[in-house]
Amino acid sequence: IHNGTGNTQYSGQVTVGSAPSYTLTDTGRGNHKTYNLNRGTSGTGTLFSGPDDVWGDGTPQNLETAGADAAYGAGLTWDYFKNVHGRSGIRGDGVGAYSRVHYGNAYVNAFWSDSCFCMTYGDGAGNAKPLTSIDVAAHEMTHGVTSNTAGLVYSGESGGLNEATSDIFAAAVEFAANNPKDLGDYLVGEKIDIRGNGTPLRYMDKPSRDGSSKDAWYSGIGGIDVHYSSGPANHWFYLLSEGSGAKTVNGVNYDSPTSDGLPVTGIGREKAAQIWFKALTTKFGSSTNYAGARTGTLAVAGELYGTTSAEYKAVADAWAGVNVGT
Ligand code: ASN
Ligand code: ZN
Repeated sequence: IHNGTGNTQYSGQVTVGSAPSYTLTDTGRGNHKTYNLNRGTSGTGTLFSGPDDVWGDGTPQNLETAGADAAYGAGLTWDYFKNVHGRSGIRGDGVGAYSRVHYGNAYVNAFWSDSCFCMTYGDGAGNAKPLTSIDVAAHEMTHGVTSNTAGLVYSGESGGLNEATSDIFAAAVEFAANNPKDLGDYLVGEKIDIRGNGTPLRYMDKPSRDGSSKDAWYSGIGGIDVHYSSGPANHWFYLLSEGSGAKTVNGVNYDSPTSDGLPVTGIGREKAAQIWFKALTTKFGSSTNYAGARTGTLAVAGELYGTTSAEYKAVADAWAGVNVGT
């Protein structure tokens, strides 16, 4: 296994997998490759390659930089699912996906595609920066994991749970990476300034801070955009991890209310992520809704910790805090 140096835009100087003489190919992680679309919108463009194993210079003007960020994010996400959840790759078969950067012209999005089994990143436009931060990469790669496990349909309540799964593991990967330039947080896309006003794309402690996401379940939430109906599950994950009320984590201030006004005592994000992953992979199916997510996560908490445990109670309390359940 050969490693190179990535000079990223968002995460400083990092190690990225690099195959000898020299391509951006991560031989230690299923041969995950990173390609330069160079503004194209189809195919793979060209595999990043060069005279040495140093990728990018930290500026977006250097076309390798986005490649370094994307490769780093994919590597961190691979490591997280393997080391924390024992899943080797998106399908659990040890086979890497691939990443494509510099998609299109002024494209302000990133996406996972089941058909190419790949992730794609735009360069942003105006104030919106390249969409290659750790959390965005982890969000997109997690769509691949969801697609190959529960298969949550990308509309209605299952679509909101699909989106929340990507936000939950985006936060988990960012925390686990512990990169000093991009410490973990319960915000999504805080580095890319997608709105141009310095605010993140989403907030997990109180999703309605973005102006559109919902803090709590209501009948009819299945009719809104999946990036907003994810709110109650993101909020559940925050409450279960950190508990309700005000808290500062890695220098970021949060203040998480509950819809029932009752307190939730957090159990830590590692246990919360373990519960969500096990529910995703053993309880959820393509049409799981919020009620089913509650039932599934409670069943998992019972299996892992027992039905009289603090963990089980916290799962129930956190769902009650987002208006799911009795
Ligand atoms: N970036 C978006 C997402 O991953 C793309 C989409 O709407 N599916 O959610
Ligand atoms: Zn998504």
